[in-house]
This record gives sequence, C-alpha cells and structure tokens, in this order.
Amino acid sequence: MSLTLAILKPDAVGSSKAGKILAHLEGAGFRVRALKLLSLSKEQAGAFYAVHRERGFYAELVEFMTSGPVIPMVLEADDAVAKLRGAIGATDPAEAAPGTVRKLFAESKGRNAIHASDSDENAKGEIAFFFSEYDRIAVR
Ligand code: IDP
Ligand code: MG
Repeated sequence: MSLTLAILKPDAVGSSKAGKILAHLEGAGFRVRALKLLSLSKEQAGAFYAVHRERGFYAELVEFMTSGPVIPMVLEADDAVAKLRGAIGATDPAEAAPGTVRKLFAESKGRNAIHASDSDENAKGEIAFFFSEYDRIAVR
C-alpha cells in the first residue's frame, strides 16, 4: 500500500460535489487516511503550484485555487499515485476517459475538480504541505 494526495478543488466543493467525488474514490478502492477543509491564501496556492510558475495559466490557477475552500486528503491504495491519476482522468475533462472523476464532475481544463500527485516523491512533499505529523497519526 502507498499514499498520495488529492485536493478537491473550489469548483467541486462550491457546487457540493465533494461527497459524490469522495464516494466515487472510495468505491474505486481508495481509503481516506487524512482529510480537511481549508481556504488557501495566494501565497500558499502559489507555493503549492510553484512548478507551474512560468506557465501562462499560473495566475489563473492561483486565482481559482483561492476562490473558495478546498479539501485536501491523503488516500491510500496499492500503487496509489498511478491509481489516482488513472481515476481522475486527463487534465481537460473533454479529453478525460469515461467514468473518471474529471469526466463525471469537472467543468473545464482550469476548473477540473481535483488535483492528484504525479509521483511518489511529489506525493510525500504534497502530503507534508497540508498535513502535520499530528494530523497524520492515521497515516503513519
Ligand atoms: P494535472 O492537474 O492534470 O496534473 P497540470 O498540467 O499539472 O495538470 O496543471 C495543474 C493545473 O493547472 C490543472 O489541474 C488545471 O487546474 C490548471 N491548468 C493546466 N493547464 C491549464 C490551461 O491550459 N488553462 C487553465 N488552467 C490550466
Ligand atoms: Mg500536475
């Protein structure tokens, strides 16, 4: 078993789809090991997505991720990073496979409902970004 980080984004939380997405992920075999709801500051969102700093969509992404509350969560499964990337589908919901979270619940390439870590190394850093050792009693 391994861990990954998902974030239910402001479009999903704001349109009351968080429960449906969580049920979908649990149905796909993920176990929730830590979860909370919070609002990101511009600084936090900018730091989280710092890898995209030079991209044309960076300002729009930071604006969007600070437009309402988000729900970061630690998910556990066999090969959790790859399994979650498969379950969420392509970045643009128009290109996402049928049955994926983004195909089912996302609006657009920017407002695409969910984030998922893209490597074990990034998952480790992204989990630590949101969850302290105290929060992470369940995931030790
Ligand atoms: P990913 O979330 O599928 O890993 P990335 O390429 O890492 O996709 O991009 C991070 C996030 O930035 C996307 O989930 C999406 O919210 C936003 N984003 C990516 N490309 C675009 C774009 O072309 N326009 C607007 N937003 C974008
Ligand atoms: Mg990415």
